[in-house]
Amino acid sequence: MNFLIEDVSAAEILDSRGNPTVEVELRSQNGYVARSAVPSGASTGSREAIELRDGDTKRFGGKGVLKAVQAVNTEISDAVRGLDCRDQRGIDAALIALDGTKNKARLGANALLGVSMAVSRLAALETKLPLYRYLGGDDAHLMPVPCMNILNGGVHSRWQGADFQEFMIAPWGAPSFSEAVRWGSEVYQALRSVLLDAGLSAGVGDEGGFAPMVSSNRQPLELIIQGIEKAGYKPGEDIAICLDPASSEFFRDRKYHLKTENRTLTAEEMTTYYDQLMAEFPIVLLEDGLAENDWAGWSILHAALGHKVELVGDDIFVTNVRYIERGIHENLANAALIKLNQIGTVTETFDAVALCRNNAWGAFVSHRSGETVDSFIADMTVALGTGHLKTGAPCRGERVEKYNQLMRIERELGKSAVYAGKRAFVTTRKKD
Ligand code: 2PG
Ligand code: MG
Repeated sequence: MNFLIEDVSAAEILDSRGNPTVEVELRSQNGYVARSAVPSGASTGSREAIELRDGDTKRFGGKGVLKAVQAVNTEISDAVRGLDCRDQRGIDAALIALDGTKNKARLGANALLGVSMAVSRLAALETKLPLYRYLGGDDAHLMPVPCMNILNGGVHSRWQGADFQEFMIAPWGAPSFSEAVRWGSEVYQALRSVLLDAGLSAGVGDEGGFAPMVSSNRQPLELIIQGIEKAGYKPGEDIAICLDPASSEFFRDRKYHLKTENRTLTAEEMTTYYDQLMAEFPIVLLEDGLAENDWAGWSILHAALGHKVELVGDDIFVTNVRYIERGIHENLANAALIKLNQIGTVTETFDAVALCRNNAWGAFVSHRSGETVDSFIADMTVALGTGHLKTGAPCRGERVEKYNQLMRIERELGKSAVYAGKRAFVTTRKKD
């Protein structure tokens, strides 16, 4: 019995925004076939691993990924063929060495990640285990709180809506993951009628949340509270709120420009603003409250709010142990966002989560705004037991596929499944 990779190939497919992305297929000598598809961000951090795009304006406006596909079909294939697919760490190290750059710029993080994820999937098939068990071992059992982005703003609404990019609901009071999905979906449907009653649009943004034109960043919170109540749930007790303002996108000249509110705030003023919102609304998690290069601002934000809200760094840490370590050392946050394609291999993603765990930080697993139906992160979240993830609204195929996969996993786990609930967030974990 061997577990060797026989064939590696890639192709250009479309993501949920209709842009090209990389799909990888691996075949083992035993005849198993594993496939993976790579997601793509819109509000990307400047220190993320490089997503290789062709730049040929005659194809897909320059966004083609034929160079990355070619890299998989030639150099990467040569390096990976004949290797044991269970050696994730060894294969990822070989991919990183083959690329040879610090940020995967030569072969592309999209090429590397496609192969890296497909290696995990192939090994799961070969070892006859579900992916979450292969990646997480026998004890993988913790079901995450689904943080559903039901109202989209910022770049995900093409700046038609709120400045803040994501308004999420976290049904943390539910008894199980599948009940949490039901609660979330009911609130989503209720929010649609709240919006329509208020004369607002119920069209959706990139992550499936509604993207109405609003006149402040507080207004979506008011609308969401109405939606929660209309669906018959208690804000706070049943359903909490998470925010990702993605503030790097509106940070210029060391100031935060809130277009909908017609005002410009400093880091201190933003901190006060968040504090006020937290006093009014049951906000338990704040991601990218300040910008990726405003490290001094993060220090202020964390000193002021770190004891009462999970402060997640996305653009600032980009799933990179180097920056997360600095964040831990300088006491800038208490959690990191975890996105596979920010760093480019499964191994480095797992290392980032281990670093968070060893320092009592939260690890918040995330999709990208450009997605496919690949549900790798659903299995990965259970494998890592991170307790919470965000993968968009309970709407749009590429978003619901992750939630559906998690419900399948919960069914499969049966009585062993434990819903993370209120322990999901670093700041509530201790109090529980
Ligand atoms: C984010 C992500 C995912 P994008 O900012 O957290 O929601 O957006 O993939 O566009 O970077
Ligand atoms: Mg973010």
